[in-house]
Amino acid sequence: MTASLLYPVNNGFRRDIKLDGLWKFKFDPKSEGEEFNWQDGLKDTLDMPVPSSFNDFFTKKDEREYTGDFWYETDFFVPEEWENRRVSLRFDAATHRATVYVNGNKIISHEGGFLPFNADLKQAVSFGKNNKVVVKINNELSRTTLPCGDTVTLKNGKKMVRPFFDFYNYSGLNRSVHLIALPDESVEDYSVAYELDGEDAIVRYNVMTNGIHDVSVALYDEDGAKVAGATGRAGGLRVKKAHLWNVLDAYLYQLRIEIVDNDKLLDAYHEEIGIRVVEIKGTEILINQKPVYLKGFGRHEDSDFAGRGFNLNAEKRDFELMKWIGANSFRTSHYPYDEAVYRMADREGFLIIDEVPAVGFKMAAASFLGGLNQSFFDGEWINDLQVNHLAQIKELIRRDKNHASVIAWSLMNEPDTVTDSSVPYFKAVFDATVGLDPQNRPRTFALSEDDTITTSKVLEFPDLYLLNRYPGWYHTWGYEISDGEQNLRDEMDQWKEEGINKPIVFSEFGADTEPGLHKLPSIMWSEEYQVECVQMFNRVFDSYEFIKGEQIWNFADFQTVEGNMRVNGNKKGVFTRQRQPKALAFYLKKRWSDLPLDYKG
Ligand code: BDP
Repeated sequence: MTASLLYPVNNGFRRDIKLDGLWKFKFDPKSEGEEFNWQDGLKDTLDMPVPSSFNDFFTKKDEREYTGDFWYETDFFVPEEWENRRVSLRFDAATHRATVYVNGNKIISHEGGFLPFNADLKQAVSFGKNNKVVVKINNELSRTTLPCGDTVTLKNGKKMVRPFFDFYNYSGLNRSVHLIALPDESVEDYSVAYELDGEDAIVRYNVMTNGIHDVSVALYDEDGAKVAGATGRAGGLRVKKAHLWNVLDAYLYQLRIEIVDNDKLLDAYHEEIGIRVVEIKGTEILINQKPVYLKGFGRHEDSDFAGRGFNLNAEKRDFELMKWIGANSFRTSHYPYDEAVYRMADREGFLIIDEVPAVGFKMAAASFLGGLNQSFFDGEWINDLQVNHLAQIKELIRRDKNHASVIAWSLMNEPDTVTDSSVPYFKAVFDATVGLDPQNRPRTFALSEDDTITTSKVLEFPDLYLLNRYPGWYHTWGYEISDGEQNLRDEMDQWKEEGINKPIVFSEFGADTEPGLHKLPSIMWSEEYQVECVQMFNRVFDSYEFIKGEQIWNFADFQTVEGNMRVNGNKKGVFTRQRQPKALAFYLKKRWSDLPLDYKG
């Protein structure tokens, strides 16, 4: 049995020791590591910080761009008193796939670079001694991986990725590694779902353990007072006059789950939960039965030096900036973020559209290879891709289902939706994910500019529409932007005429902007143009009742692949990569602070 993936904690029953720090590191360009027994221990290594992406530390391009296998190693001590515990290593993210060896023994392989997995150590570990973990990671992309891309070999023999997306393919142990000890009988997982009943709330809970003993659950308020309790693995807790979790006004109860053997406690897991309900009704997004208008961003996990390595300091700054500017939401474009992000959002009252790394499902994204007349979903890769896609949706929902901040699941970004073959793929994905979420949150995906009410064949599937639109930038740009506005209005008029009965959230719009570039009258790339472009979108948003949110692309400038459309990265940030404001930030702060939460409600 794989050990529990619950967020690791320390308490009287559980131990969580982070193995972050400098690990040994080594590239394996010939994929010969196993043949030469690297799993037993690495020689001639470099030091590499964990968590981090390895790429940007290096001064040589071959190393930054390295594609293929690479290895990490560290030692860890396992106390003798853990002999009867369930001991495991939890990798919060190894990008994009990993095989873990402990003391030379292969323990587990995991596919997908943005979700956690656990290596159960029971058989492999020595107690009261130092142990060695060696991890082989690979960062290649293919049409069956999430995200999608190709890996090519250059004439000089070096491998290179061609992502079907623009964010840099930052790789490595991007998040923390934990050494975990759980009691022999322990809580494996739990879920909560909510119903409102007048002033009261019912918390429906479900607890999974690996044993037979009784489970008791209790709920405590923020003052530490017990407000409800029950026994049994599943049931309901009535919370009288419940204090609901609200947008930017979070309230968290503590759920205490315990396993009891008569008078003896075997395990305890405490977690903060926010009581709130999410619904889509017609064109309304309702939180606690009240309409909300989303203001915020598509973001990336991306910062200087460590790339996509989780950076708590950058994250803290991002939350302060999001509060300052008057945002209330973001999409975890284009992959699940570190779990700390969701916990911060739970505490601050931010709303999250949680996305799987399903990016690049479109021939246009791979257009340099030709095949534009083919549907991405006709490719011979599609069955394998779907297996991976479904597995990652399941892992995402399993990981994030209890976060109050998560209000919707985004199952793809800008897939092909205009060809007939997209329909069975969407049907299969939406059918297979029905009922996975105990809270039944809305499921959606982001529609590219090709996908409109007239062209898209899969509009029946999402519960709300996310639109990525770029008039003013990728077409009808510069002086032509007035045509861009008119075309966008024409498109919105079409949705209206068709009697749209689901909300639209603009999940991407914006303009690349070089910070410090000023020009009057404006010119593309100037700070003035970025403001004008966003003002144009805002005029359109304000004209249609069914547009229920604006999440600008992007929160901050971020690193991309090299290309003739990018000057050291994507510069659509409202903030620079160093998290300082462009002129647009002050405009948005004014607009978002003035817009009520229930705007258009
Ligand atoms: C959209 C993608 C996003 C890109 C953006 C852009 O969803 O990942 O960064 O375009 O080009 O199509 O700025």
